[in-house]
Amino acid sequence: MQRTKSKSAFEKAKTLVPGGVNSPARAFGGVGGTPIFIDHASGPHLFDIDGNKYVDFIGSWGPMILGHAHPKVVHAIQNTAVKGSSFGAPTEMESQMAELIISMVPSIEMVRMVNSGTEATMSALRLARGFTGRDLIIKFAGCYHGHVDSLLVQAGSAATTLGVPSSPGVPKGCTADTLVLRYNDIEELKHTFLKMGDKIACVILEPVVGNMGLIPPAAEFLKELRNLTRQFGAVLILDEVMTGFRLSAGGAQQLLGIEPDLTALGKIVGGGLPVGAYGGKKEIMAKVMPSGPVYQAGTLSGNPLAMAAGIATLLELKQNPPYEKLEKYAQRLEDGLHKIAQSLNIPHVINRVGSMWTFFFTAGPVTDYDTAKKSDTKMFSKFFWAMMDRGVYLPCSQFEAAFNSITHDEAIMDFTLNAAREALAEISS
Ligand code: HOZ
Repeated sequence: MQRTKSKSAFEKAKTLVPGGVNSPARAFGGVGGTPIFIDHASGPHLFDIDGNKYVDFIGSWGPMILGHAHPKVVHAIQNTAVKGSSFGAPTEMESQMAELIISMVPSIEMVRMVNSGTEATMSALRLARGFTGRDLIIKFAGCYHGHVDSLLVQAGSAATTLGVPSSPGVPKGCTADTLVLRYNDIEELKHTFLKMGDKIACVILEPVVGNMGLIPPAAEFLKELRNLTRQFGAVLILDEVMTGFRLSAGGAQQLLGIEPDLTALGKIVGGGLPVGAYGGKKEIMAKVMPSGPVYQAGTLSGNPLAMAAGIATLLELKQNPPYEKLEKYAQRLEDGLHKIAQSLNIPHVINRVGSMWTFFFTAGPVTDYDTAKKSDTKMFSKFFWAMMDRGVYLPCSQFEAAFNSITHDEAIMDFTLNAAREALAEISS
């Protein structure tokens, strides 16, 4: 497969943009080689500037649950753009978006729009601290909540891929109040709350982790987490930037039956445009300025184009829930991959919840950051490129989740399985 145009576009970009990319996760640091540059996309497919076609399992890292360039989303953006793209003044679309979110996500009674998932988690943290009057926060190793200073400790996603456990430029003081615990470890959680529960402002986590590869929570872990945060008056923040509107219409919280105090949203809520949101109990949200004292603001927050794309996406998910179909085809893919890997004696674990999944090159099980890091990343890189050569674009790191869209139907899954059969045979021989 020729990728000469992408290669030279990358060489040029590197002279203009740090590392040639506007976000490290897309630089192929975890698999070597150079990224492909995209020309356009449609449904489940990406087309690069060399004219190659790929089945896309990144979906812009989550937002594209309806597939690329869904007609309803495209029309919504076009119809809105002609009326002006930003006013710095309120619109009725912002209330329409808030109503939709509140109607879909069980725990959200009030919501504030922001411009990215990072902004959403950052603002939720500040609010939790302002609300409780406490400073300590708990996060879990391998969970990634965007590039918020105080959360960039043992973060997953590109921070793992590139072997950067933290980042220069984050002052020690910023992370001094961040406690990092092991995901799915109930005993450590209990011990920490018993020792310092009255100082803990909040716990933030991905209810189903996507940023160390896909890792589901143990049911008991979430239950205990909710009990302890209630008992000690700490705010429970679910980072549903990836899982929101994806694992069910009401996100992971609805699927798993856990009720957070605050939820951070992003990705799908913007339908492919840059959007985030945070919301939760009225009692807490009312503390946000201007109704309360906790400052948070944004020139482009609630931007009409982003609202249009997000509303069109959420309406489609609400009116035509695709979750059974997503499950059916994802199951088909999982079963097929498992059979192929087994027949080739390749040690592997496939973790999957709904339309999010990861194929780990380890005998497993993979339940936390340490067990995820046992994966054979060299094998993953070989697999990634063998799949690319067969027209399948997987997440470019062992420590990221793959995302299916509603356009990933039976034919697409079978195409992917045929590619995987050849790719896995090639790399294991
Ligand atoms: N959370 C996404 C990856 N895990 C974001 C992608 C990015 O960092 O560019």
